Amino acid sequence: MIDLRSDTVTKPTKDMRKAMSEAEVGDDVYGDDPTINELERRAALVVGKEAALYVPSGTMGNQIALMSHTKRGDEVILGAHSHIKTYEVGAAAVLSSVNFHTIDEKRGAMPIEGIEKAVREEDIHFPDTGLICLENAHGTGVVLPIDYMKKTNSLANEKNIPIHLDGARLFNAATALDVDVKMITREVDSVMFCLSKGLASPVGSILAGSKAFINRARRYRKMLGGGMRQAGILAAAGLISLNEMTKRLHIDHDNATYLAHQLNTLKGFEVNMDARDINMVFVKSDYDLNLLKKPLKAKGLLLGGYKGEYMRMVTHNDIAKEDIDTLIEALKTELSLS
Ligand code: TLP
Repeated sequence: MIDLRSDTVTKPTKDMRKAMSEAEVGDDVYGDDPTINELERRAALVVGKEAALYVPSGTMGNQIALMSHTKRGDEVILGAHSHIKTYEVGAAAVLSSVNFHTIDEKRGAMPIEGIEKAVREEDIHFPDTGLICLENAHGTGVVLPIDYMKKTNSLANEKNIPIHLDGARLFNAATALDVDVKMITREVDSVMFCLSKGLASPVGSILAGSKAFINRARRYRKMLGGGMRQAGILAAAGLISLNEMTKRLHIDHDNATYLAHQLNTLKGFEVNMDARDINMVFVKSDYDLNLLKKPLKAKGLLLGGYKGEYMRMVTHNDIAKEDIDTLIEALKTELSLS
């Protein structure tokens, strides 16, 4: 199958499967799994934080971050279209009992003045502002520039509010910005990044921050049932994601650029070129692309859902340039385009 629905669909590589079959394991709840310990040590080093925690999913990593940073009733400032706000089943209300103060993003970034205005003054009527959440790369296919991260960080420091970064695609952001990830992560107190998605692990994300923060996070992970025992078998793939797969993301970005270009050559198709920083392409069409999903699936091509009027297509380790040609040919045939 040529699956463009998301980069979450990536399959573990041959090297991963080999490393997984040979992984040394132990009971991680006792701190005894050498492969997980190595992954957490290495992950902390790569993002320049004191400590890191291996968690089953990006959603759990984000939610544990919220639980660890905030107290009940706090207000969290975050983007109106952020994953934490939109796609995490309202978990923050259930698990952290926090309020959201959402701000509309412009190219993935909440305007700094908007954040400044949203920070609560001390008043008996108001909740405390407990946290600011950023998302980089942003799910709308764009990256937040380093200068923006710096400005937000200096505002947060001035107001004494921590920042959590949803970096599900942190390494895509670093690749697009052409910087070491630490340039991004040094501007935040905690970061979650996914080893699955573009980095091709079958499972797993990392939450990183200060030692004290990760100690709290480790307890919350246990509370949520995320203490995973001999999960070194999965962390072995995570080490390959971190050490090797991070270095090849430019290929996915180039393929997305090629895909965008090829789609734009088709009559009745228009790619949103303003949302073209990473491995995502958002395309709108005069044709109802939903109606194409079934016939294309029969040809081994999987297309995903819509973001507003745009359909999202995502390139990744299991998509080659030739697969894009196959898609374009299939679209031409189905729509009788020349
Ligand atoms: N995103 C998925 C869907 O949930 C929308 C996708 O296909 O893109 N933060 C961001 C920015 C994400 O895009 C995702 C997954 C997550 C967090 C959650 O990660 P998981 O799926 O591991 O819980």
